[in-house]
Amino acid sequence: MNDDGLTIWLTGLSGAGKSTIATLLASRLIERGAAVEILDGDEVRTNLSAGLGFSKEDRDTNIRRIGYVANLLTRNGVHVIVAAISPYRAVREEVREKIGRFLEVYVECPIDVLADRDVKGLYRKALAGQLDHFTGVSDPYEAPQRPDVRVNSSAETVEESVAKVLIAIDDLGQPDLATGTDG
Ligand code: ADX
Repeated sequence: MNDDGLTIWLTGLSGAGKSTIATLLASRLIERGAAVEILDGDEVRTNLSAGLGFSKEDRDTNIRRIGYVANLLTRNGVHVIVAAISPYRAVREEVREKIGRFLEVYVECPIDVLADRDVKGLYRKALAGQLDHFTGVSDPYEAPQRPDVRVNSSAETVEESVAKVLIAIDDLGQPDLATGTDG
C-alpha cells in the first residue's frame, strides 16, 4: 500500500449499512498498515456538528465540515472513511473536488428493507407522518449517478461490500494497471 491518503466517502440512507461497512473497512486497511480515521455522521453530529438539524442548509454545512476535516487528514496520508447520509449531490461533488483523492461509495438498500429493519425506529415514525425531513421518506435523497463503487447491503454480505471497496482502492493505487500499460 502506498503512503498517499484517500477519502472513501460512503453515502446512502439511514440504516443502509454505512457505519458497519466503515468499521470493517477500517480494520482491513489497518491490517494493511494504513493510518485510518472514520468520520461517522452520528458521531460528528454529537461534537463537530452539534446543534445542526436536518434542513438542506444544515446538512450541507455538516457535509462541508466533514469534508474539511477529511481533506486535512487525506493530505497528510490518512485513509479517511466517511459514513454520512450526505443526501445532496452538489455538496458531495464540492467536497470531492476539494479533496481530489476521493472514492464515492454508494451504499444502496431498498427502502422497504430499511423500514423492516428500522433499528432506530425512525422509519416507522416517518412513514406514520410523525417525522418531517426524514431522508428517503419525507426528505430527498439524491443517489449518486456514477459512484466509484456501488454496494448493496440487502444483496451482499458486509465482507463482500468491503471487498469491492478494497478492489477500487487497489485500482487507484495502480495507474499502470488501470490504463492497461505494462511499463
Ligand atoms: S446528513 O444528511 O447530514 O449526512 P448524518 O449522516 O450526519 O446526515 O446523520 C444521519 C443520522 O441522524 C441518521 O442515521 C439518524 O440516526 C439521525 N437522524 C435523525 N433525524 C434524521 C432525519 N430527519 N433524517 C435523517 N437522519 C436523521
